[in-house]
Amino acid sequence: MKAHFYFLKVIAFIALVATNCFAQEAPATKKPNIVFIMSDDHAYQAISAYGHGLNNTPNIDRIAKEGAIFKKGFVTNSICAPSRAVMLTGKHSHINGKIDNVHSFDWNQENFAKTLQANGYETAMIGKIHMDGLPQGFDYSMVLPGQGQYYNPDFIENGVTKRIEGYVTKITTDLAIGWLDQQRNPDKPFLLLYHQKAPHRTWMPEEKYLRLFEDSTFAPPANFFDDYVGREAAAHQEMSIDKDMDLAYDLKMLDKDGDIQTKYRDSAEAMHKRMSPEQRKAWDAYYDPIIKKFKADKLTGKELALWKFDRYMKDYLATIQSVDDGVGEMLDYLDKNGLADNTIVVYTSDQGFYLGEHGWFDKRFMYEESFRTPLLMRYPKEIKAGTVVEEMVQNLDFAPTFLDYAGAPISKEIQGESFRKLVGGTEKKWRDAIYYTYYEYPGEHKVKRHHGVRTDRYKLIHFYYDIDQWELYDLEKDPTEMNNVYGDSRYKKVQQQMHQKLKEARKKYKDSDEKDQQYINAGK
Ligand code: SGN
Ligand code: CA
Repeated sequence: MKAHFYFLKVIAFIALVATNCFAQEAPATKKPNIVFIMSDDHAYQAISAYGHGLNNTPNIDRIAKEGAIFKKGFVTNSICAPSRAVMLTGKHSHINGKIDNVHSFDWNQENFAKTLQANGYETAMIGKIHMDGLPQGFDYSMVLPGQGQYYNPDFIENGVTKRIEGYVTKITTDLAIGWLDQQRNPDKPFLLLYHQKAPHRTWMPEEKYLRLFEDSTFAPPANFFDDYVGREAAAHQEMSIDKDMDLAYDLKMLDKDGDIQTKYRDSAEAMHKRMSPEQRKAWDAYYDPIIKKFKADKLTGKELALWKFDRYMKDYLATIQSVDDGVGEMLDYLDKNGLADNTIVVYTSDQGFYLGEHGWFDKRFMYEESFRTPLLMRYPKEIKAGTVVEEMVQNLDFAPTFLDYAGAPISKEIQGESFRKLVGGTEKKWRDAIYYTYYEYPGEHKVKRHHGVRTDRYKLIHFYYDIDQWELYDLEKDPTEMNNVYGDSRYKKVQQQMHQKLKEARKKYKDSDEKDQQYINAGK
């Protein structure tokens, strides 16, 4: 009798182990889940896996270590809402219609979340989306209105606005993991868009990270004091750390006496008021002594510019630490719940960002730092740990790539290409040129309208509208794009070839001077 009972116990134990194994190890045919992590304005220079040595992002780096790092990830239009529209639709801005942050996005058009939904996926979008209207294609949406707030943000849950106390990056992570843990249907594969606001302007760190870079001093890149010779459009922007950063708003010099009166002081005050008394106390305890020293030091000229750069970097990088923490929490959650193996994890940003290159903050230009964007990806079933991808992929490629992994149909109208085989190591043939467009001019930061084409070695850019300027760069000889060789006789042949590439790209992607003019007219 006793032996029989023991036997039953053993059987029960084996059954339990087997069930657990099945719960954890999905069969090979099971559709993969997708966790698509996107942050806002996260420069690849500020991810330690890219090797720039500015900060440590161990959790984001883990995705590269266990999967792939893309050395040449690019966007097609380096600004927030247009980038997201390209990511969702797999179509360039002039086709999906969301050319800038001002025009509205038509949610009625097809997007890859809708296609996944129709193919058995449960879908959620959590965090920053920066587009008006109820997101379509999502069973659940919990998004920030517009740019969102760092402290005590409002969120719109399936169309209904509510305020949540706390720090936005942490809240977004909690909501994303909360949806995975408690809300989703465990019988369906899922798509989770987990999209952070940070490290977007005005770079407000979480209380616990205010002092993270207290003991560091950041030296700017070599071309910080750029004179823009030969680059007229670059000379006319308003995104200079020295000239355009606001002392009270961007650099937090919101003094109690009100001596520091700046253009955006009111906005700085509003952000400060939004904090709870405890949050404000931690904030002031950190910044007040810095403000005091700043007023006493009375810096001018280059010294002041370098001080601004250092302050900018301290705050910007501190906001990234909370993003990295969130990635760590997400990866841990997937591990603990047996989901890591069957889940594609992507980390990217809506575009790159200037960390002092050419003297700038912000993005928009087709120059490398904003044209490029970080891209790391893990999917143990198909991607070998430690993969490095050198080919040029774009945010245009996300939609077809995810649809490909999910075995869902890829509409012929999608302009991007699936990079599943490329990252999986079975595809050797890839595109040799990528196309770029930028439209938000006249507008904030005054970056002129332009478009261009990039190959592995060269880049051709045309600035138009109230200017007619061509730029050509030899990225091998001039990786920081200081020397415009357009018109240089030594590059005559290259210039001709690049013009041809641009013509081909515009044809391929159905762009034209008429389209440009149509969008100029729409802005009038
Ligand atoms: C805001 C920022 C700009 C930034 C745009 C676009 N100003 O308008 O500095 O370029 O967003 O950024 S702020 O005073 O509101 O911070 S994007 O990432 O959303 O495209
Ligand atoms: Ca952005």
